Parts: sequence; structure tokens; C-alpha cells
Amino acid sequence: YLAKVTPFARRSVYLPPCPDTSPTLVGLVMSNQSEQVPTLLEERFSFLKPGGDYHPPDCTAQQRTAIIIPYRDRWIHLHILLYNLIPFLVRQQASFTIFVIELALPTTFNRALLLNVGVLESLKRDNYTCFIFHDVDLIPLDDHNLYRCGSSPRHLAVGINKFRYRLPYGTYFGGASALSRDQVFRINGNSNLYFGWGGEDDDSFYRTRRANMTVVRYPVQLARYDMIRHAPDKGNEVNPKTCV
Ligand code: UD2
Ligand code: MN
Repeated sequence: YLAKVTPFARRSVYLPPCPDTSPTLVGLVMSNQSEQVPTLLEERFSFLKPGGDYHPPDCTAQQRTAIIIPYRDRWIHLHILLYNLIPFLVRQQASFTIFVIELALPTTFNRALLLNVGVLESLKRDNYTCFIFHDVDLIPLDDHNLYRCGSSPRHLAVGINKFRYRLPYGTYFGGASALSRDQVFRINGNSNLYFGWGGEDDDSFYRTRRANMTVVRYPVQLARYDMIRHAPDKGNEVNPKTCV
């Protein structure tokens, strides 16, 4: 009977819940930022379902995760990220879909608005319970940095190379974060009003405070990231209303 089940029907087959700790975690790995990776993606990740879905093959993940990537004109970063992020999520036994939310209009960039678009569009597709808001240029280095949602919003990008692997300031909320669907709606999403670079992540942090939630973080030793080196983008000039 099992042999007849097509990949698309697999979710209707009973699989036991995934364990709290995945047995396939490996810990700290180096980021691979080779310019060769775009040519390797399709073959290496051919196990992904149409639309970029993945489900662990032998257990049922406890959460359904949407990875939301705000995007414009960062082709090589996107490919490098996917090359590193997909195996990371597979090792965590996540059930995930990656959504690249591309700003098509030639307006100033608006990262937080794209995150909102990602939430609303993804929910038309499946009943996601966990949202990971993720910069396109941030590579997580340690798979103990679990991309899961808990009882509080979580800031994931605690230690980034560009800040010498330390939290730059206490209310920092940039880079990558994890909010459950309930938490996203409790803060009424992110602000749509931040055009250009900066400030939108701080706004989201204050939204969690106003909703009486506390942002949690994993220890900096494991919540480590490499940001691919880049210059400021055209069309994402510093928001003049942001304090820098
Ligand atoms: C920091 C934060 C970021 C955000 C930003 C201020 C870190 C690691 N990240 O990023 O979360 O709060 O400051 O807005 O500190 N993007 C494009 N195309 C563009 C412009 C931006 O795809 O033309 C996307 C992309 O996903 C990028 C993200 O927006 O990673 C943030 O922009 P950035 O990387 O230029 O800014 P950065 O590194 O200072
Ligand atoms: Mn960046």
C-alpha cells in the first residue's frame, strides 16, 4: 500500500510526530558563499515539492513554517542563501515553504511591507503556523538555532559577523525573526510605512512590547550568522526619518 502513495498524498499517511530534538542536527558549519552554487541548486534540491514545499519524510512536523524573504535584485545572495538554508531546515526536520517576496514596482524598497505581503499571500496557500522573516543575505551557521515558533516572538539573528557576532543593542530586532501566526496578528503585522533603509525592525520590536509580549533570543553562541558582504542598494536609501 505504502509503495503506491504518491509524494503529493504523503501528508495524508500517518507519520508519528517529529521528536522535539531532531536526530540529524550537526551544529556549527561554515557558510558556503561560492559563486558556483546557483548551478548546483536544482539538482541538489530536487527532492523539494512543486512550489518549494518540504516535509520530513518519516515524521510529522509540529509546525508548518513559512520562510518569508523580502527581495529585490539580489540574485546571487538568494541562491547562496537557499544553498545553505535548505539543508539547515531539512536537518531541523522542519515542514517548510520558502516565499521570496519580490518588490516589482520601481519604488523605494520597503522591507516590512513585503513581510506583510508574505504573511497574507502564504496563508492563501496553506495553513502556516510559524513565520520566519529572513533577510536574503543572512546565512545561519548553527542548526541548533531552531527555526520554530514558541510562546513568545523570537529574534533569531543575535550574533552576526557584521556586528562581530554580538547583539548590537538590546532592542535590536533586525535580520531574522520567528513569530507564530497568532503573534503576527496580535501585533497587527509590521508597519507598511517604512520606505528605505532602517527603522522598520525597531518598529516591529515596539509592536511586540505594545502587545505585552517579550522578545526572546537563543544564546549568541548558537544564534550565529554570516551576512554576505554587500554595499547599500540603489532604491533603498537611508530613511531620513530613521535615527542612525
Ligand atoms: C539591516 C537588517 C535588516 C533591516 C535593515 C534596515 C541586519 C542583519 N539586517 O540590514 O533586517 O532591518 O537593516 O532596513 O542587520 N533587500 C533587497 N533588495 C534591496 C534592498 C533590500 O532584497 O534592494 C532586502 C534583502 O532581503 C536584505 C534586506 O532587505 O537582506 C535588508 O536590506 P540590507 O541587507 O541592504 O540592509 P542591512 O544589511 O543593513
Ligand atoms: Mn544585509
